[in-house]
Amino acid sequence: MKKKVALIFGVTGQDGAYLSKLLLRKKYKVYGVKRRSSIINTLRIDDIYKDINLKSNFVLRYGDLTDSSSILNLIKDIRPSEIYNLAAQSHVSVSFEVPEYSADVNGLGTLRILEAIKNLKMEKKVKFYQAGTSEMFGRTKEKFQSEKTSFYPASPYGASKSFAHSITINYREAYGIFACNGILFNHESPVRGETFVTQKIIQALIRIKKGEQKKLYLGNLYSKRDWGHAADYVYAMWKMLQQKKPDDYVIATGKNFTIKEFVNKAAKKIGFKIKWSGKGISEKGVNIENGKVLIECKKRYFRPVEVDHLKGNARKAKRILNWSPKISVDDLIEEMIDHELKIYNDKYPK
Ligand code: NAP
Ligand code: G4F
Repeated sequence: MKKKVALIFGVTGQDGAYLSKLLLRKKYKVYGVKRRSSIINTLRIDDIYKDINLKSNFVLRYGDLTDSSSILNLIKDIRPSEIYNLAAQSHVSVSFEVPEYSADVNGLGTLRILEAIKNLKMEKKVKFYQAGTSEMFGRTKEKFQSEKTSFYPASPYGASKSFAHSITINYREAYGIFACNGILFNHESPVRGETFVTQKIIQALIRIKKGEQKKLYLGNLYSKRDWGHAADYVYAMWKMLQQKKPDDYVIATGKNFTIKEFVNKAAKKIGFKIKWSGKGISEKGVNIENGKVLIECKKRYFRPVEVDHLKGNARKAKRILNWSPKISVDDLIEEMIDHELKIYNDKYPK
């Protein structure tokens, strides 16, 4: 059988790292697209080179979603059987600071890949995955969000991803491209970026426990997120491209928690007992053992408008892809904490 060849835009990100390893284990040849950066940006995938069975099928190439020529040349040269578009300016809060750039990368970047597939006449030769997000539901009032829920994006990030979602459907219907949208709810892992709230909470609480940091500053403690594990979610991406027909799928756990509940869960596992007091920006979390303030709120971590409530209904993925999440939020937190403690202990051996 012909070897499957995957091209991953966004290979250096959290999902790019998990997906590369999944596809390499499935014996794909994997080409990953990285951006030129002034400091090494391949930390999440460097371990691939330590595994003799994986590294021979893994190739990194330079490219950028803002550069049509690089996208076209890569697809023309590699002629992949599957393309995964995971590249994005993926931080919601930052998208308010760099709205035009976020729209360019996340929205037009997706269009550029689809145009390259069309112009190279590869419509029937390549399958395409687009990394959509629950942020497209934004300020929806629906209790559970499914593929049928209307989009109401609440950030330049959410709006740019909504465009990418629509244009993916448009190219599927207009040109017959096998193109799928994953509508993925928040998913985390030990290699989650440090400025997303889960990783920020875990890293800060461990540093505080070790006496390296005094306080953790957060924004809105009451938004609710449906958190899964990246390993489960990249498996769903792959499953979407193995179906007979292209379609769009919500990927979620169906459970959600507030940021405050996440803090409490992580704090308990790290060994803190927290007492909360105050309201709004004045709310504080105090370490019961010594009376010291552990957590405070800061205005700059609040967003101009918030997505209050995300909870996904992934029944379609269960029915058609036979997909369901395997890792609970508690196991996820435990894994993130263990990973962080290992880094700390390796840095400061006893
Ligand atoms: P991430 O860790 O932020 O990774 C984003 C990737 O995109 C990185 O490899 C980054 O490169 C790359 N990138 C950024 N701008 C680029 C550009 N102009 N050209 C080419 N590459 C560029 O994100 P993630 O958590 O893995 O998420 C993967 C995708 O799923 C993203 O599209 C995200 O929006 C979407 N998504 C994520 C979640 C989630 O909860 N994680 C949920 C739903 C959807 P550098 O490493 O050089 O920065
Ligand atoms: O961890 P977050 O930054 O993730 P957010 O905004 O939900 O976006 C992530 O998930 C999306 C899927 O729904 C992805 F599409 C997107 O790419 C990204 O991966 O924030 C989660 C919540 C927000 O309500 C935010 O206001 O945590 C709240 N929060 C409170 N304090 C904070 C903080 N978020 C961050 N990043 N930093 C804080 O200090």
